[in-house]
Amino acid sequence: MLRIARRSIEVNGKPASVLGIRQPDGTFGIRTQVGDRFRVHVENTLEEPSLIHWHGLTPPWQQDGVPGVSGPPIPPGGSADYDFPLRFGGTFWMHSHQGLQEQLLLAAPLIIRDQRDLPDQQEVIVMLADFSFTPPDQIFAGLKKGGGMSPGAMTGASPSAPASGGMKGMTMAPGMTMGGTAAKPDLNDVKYDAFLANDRTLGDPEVVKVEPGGRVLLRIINSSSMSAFHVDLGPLDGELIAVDGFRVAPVVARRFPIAVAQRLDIRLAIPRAPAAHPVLAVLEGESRQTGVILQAAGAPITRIPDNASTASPALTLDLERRLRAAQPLKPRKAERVHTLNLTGEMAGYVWSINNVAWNKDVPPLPLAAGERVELIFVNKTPMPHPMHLHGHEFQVVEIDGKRFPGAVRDTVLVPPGRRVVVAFDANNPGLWALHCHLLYHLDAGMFTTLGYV
Ligand SMILES: [Cu+2]
Repeated sequence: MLRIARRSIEVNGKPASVLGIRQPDGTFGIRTQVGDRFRVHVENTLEEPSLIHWHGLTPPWQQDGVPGVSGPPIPPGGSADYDFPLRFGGTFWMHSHQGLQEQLLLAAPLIIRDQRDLPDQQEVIVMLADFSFTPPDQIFAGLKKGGGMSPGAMTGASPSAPASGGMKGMTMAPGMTMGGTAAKPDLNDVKYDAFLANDRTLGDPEVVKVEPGGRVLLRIINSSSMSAFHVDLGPLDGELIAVDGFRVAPVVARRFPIAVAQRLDIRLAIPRAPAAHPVLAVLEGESRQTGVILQAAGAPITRIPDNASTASPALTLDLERRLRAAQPLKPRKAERVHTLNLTGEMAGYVWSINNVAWNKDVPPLPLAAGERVELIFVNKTPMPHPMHLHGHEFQVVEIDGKRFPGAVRDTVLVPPGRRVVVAFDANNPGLWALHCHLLYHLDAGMFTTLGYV
């Protein structure tokens, strides 16, 4: 049983009224086992409709939790039931797909254990979020008025631009030219009051006791509405073993990028000496940061500043290009290819796909059961877009014209000017959402559907 309810947290010493989804015992979200059924009863105790999407899972389409696509929202005081098999384990999450509720932290972990969960390994969930004391509808209104956007944003394609092929094979570096205007990647157009890790800032961080010499599995979930981060492990080497729940050939590093809605599973070996090990997340393009502290053997905790010593760069595809799925799709020629130009217009904060902002009259992109499908994302705007497909896991198979057997995942970042191709098997008939996971881009129209014919 899960209950959608209002709750209070404290941010920067001030009370904040937000939303949450909890079990009756207070546990946020769900931890379950692969092979079990996902059998959940959701109650909406809010005074407004709500609906929860099981991000990364592959339910029957009517249980996917997207209002207006998979079904109606749960009315105030109402409930809904879910029951489907869990096909795979990993780090997933759940969040409202209703209106702008996600910005009010209506999100929670959804962990499905499997054989990767070693018995001697401590699991630490780090859920990242961006927070504002400004109500989300006011944030959105400000973006539409242009108040929150940096100058030079949105020089994207005009409605008359060619629908596809125009940017084929091109590679653009930061500082590229788009639409005749030199444009740097345009990042962070909402100015947040705080960045949270498990609902807390670095002024009052979560401190997790860990065993000196022990092993930790970090399950990092970026539940932010608009913010991407660089996870910073300080001097510790992390072993990235899965992205978006799906195993990859391990990559060892101290910093890992995480776009909105993505997850990283990182194994850490905790040193034997008593020490505190901050696990930080630095906002892309800026120095603001959040995080949790792993405390070994009662080591003293020092205050970590809210700003890193240097500004971080924008996220790139450097890691994405290196990732290799542990279980790639079987090589196969695509029977169906859809090109999705990611487009937008400066005036009025309109975001679109193939120059069409989502509305109820947009026909679903067709596909048929049994097909291998490829989606070609071409970002014609100066902002990065983390693109998420519902109901299917996909494999990243091409970046800027170069084929490779990349990670299997459910959300892929498409930076400005870049072309990213993903492939998946059409194995879950229904009507499915496909959208940018930046909340205000999604709400402004960078959303479409795929429909089985
Ligand atoms: Cu977007």
